[in-house]
Amino acid sequence: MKISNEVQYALKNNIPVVALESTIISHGMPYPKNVETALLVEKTIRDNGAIPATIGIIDGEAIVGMNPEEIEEFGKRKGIKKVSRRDLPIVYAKKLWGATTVAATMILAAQAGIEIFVTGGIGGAHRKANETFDISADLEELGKTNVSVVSAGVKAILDLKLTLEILETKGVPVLSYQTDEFADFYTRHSGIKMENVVNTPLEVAQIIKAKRGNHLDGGVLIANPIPEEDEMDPTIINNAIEVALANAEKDGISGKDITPYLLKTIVELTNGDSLESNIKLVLNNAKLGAKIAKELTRL
Ligand code: PSU
Ligand code: MN
Repeated sequence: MKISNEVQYALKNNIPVVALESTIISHGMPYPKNVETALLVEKTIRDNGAIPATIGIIDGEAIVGMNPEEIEEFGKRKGIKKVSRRDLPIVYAKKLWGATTVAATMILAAQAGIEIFVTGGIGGAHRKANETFDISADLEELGKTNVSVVSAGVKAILDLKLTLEILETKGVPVLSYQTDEFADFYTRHSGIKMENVVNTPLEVAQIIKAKRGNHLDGGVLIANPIPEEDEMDPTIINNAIEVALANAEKDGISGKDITPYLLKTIVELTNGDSLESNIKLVLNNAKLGAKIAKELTRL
């Protein structure tokens, strides 16, 4: 893999580094907002004292720490594959471009030696997963790979309770940041009460360190709710989700295409409001992720 000089230097010198994914750029948001957001997320991480490492695959080579031109290319190039764990060997062998999901980004971050990763919202169990078996590989990865993920809870398009059950089974600690209610991406209120509330980046870092130090492989999920001022109206977003889910069924969308399809449809149905919320919550996660990474380097 190719690790940028800046990221290599930071890792060698105990300077905090935060990993970032590229599926959110290539398949999660429309151009040019996707690129603007990715660059702003990097800036936010820098402003909060850490070095960003955006991760993806170019011509079969894993890149840890993309430059702005590469980020721009991931934002606008057509036909970049969405790459999860199962897709990695194919993209490597065929020398393709790959936008890495949470699962694949965790793998590459771990290989590079990065412990903290910021995204918008991890994948999880889709609604009706009991029939479709559509459960994101992100959950499996959190169960075994030593990278912790800051996420605005779980995307509301999913089955949140089922997702939390699976995370429990996989042994993934879920820490709810400064609230006892699980965040559901576009709003702060899923109605699901959480057992483990954390209030500071230091607390999170201490738990990550305790996990690592006691040989408990796998990541920690930090559920960081969207700021109040950026939340969506619950009625509007829930209606949009219902319509998007119905459209997906009508259009026969399934498998890896479902998450990008739903996100895109919801943006259209809310006239772009859901995209604005999505951007705000990622930036909010970037701030927290950088602070956690900073605390970790001090422990
Ligand atoms: N968070 C966002 N937008 C996204 C994603 C996360 O705000 O597009 C992506 C992540 O890459 C995550 C993926 O891993 O959605 C989940 O896809 P799936 O459900 O197919 O596992
Ligand atoms: Mn899936």
